[in-house]
Amino acid sequence: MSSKDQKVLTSTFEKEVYEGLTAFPKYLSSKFFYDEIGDKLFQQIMALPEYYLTRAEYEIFETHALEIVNSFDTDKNGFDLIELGAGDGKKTKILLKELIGNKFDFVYKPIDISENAVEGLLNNLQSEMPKVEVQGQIGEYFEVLDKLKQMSDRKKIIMVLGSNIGNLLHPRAIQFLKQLCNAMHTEDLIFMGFDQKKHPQKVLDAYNDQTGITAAFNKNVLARINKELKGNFDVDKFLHWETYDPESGTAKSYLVSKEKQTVDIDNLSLQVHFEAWESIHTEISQKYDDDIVKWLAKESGLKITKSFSDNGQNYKNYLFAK
Ligand code: AVI
Repeated sequence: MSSKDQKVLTSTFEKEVYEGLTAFPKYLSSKFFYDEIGDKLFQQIMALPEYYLTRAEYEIFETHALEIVNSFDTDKNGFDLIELGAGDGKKTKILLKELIGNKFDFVYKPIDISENAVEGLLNNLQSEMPKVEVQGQIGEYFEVLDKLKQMSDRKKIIMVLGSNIGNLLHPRAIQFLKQLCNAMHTEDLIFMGFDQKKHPQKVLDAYNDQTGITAAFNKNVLARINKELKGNFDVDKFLHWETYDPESGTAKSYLVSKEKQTVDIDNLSLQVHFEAWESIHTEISQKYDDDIVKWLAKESGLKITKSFSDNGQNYKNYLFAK
């Protein structure tokens, strides 16, 4: 690859795309999947028959709603239910309904970097569940968590659902958990979803569905580079490829160049050369078992106090204390 002339790269997207596509081997972060189109494709993924994760977590909430909200172990002063990366709140609504039905005193605080996501959720909850007090927060997780720590003395339950932590390699997951731990007072809790190790074929199918929606989701990062950075990727010249290592529990997504080709990205003044069958690594989706989660907790200064599983043992939600 060669850069035609030096250019100042300002946005995170520009900098990271440049870094990833000039590295060997090439990579792009999965956080860049999520523009307007990527958000929609992810909604479709969650409804796919192969993508068991969302249904498994939904089943856990439906089956154990009362036990889950009781395990939040809240006192008379009430608590803040903080959700990082709230999405459309479909699963959370089951817990909100249970909390309201049992007259818990709480404020629901969804946090997301997308203003659209938070506003959509606020409007939806206002009409569907008017009894829930909601205070949406827009911003980066840790900025907002720090603010919340300083602002309120109430107990905090911090939720991270959807096995979102699985998109981080273990060292970064530990960093993330440590930062959450730092934002917690002693009585606060984390309630987090972890997809479990299972039959390797089931994992591969979940990330390589028959209709090709996951492939389109993966390729969307190239479409985004075309749109936002004036690139000329021909997405049809790349193959969506999934691997799963049952030993480490790591599923990996790649985009593989079907032929030798050169791509221009004008806004980065960059030409990217691909050999035939060269790959771009785009995502990891880590799978866990109790021992891995225990190890992550220990490394982060946390301990597991409870866990909830679906019937098929596909997925678990763990409760962590400091
Ligand atoms: C958001 N994240 C937990 C999803 C996952 O399972 O890794 C994203 C995803 N990628 C492909 N399908 C779904």
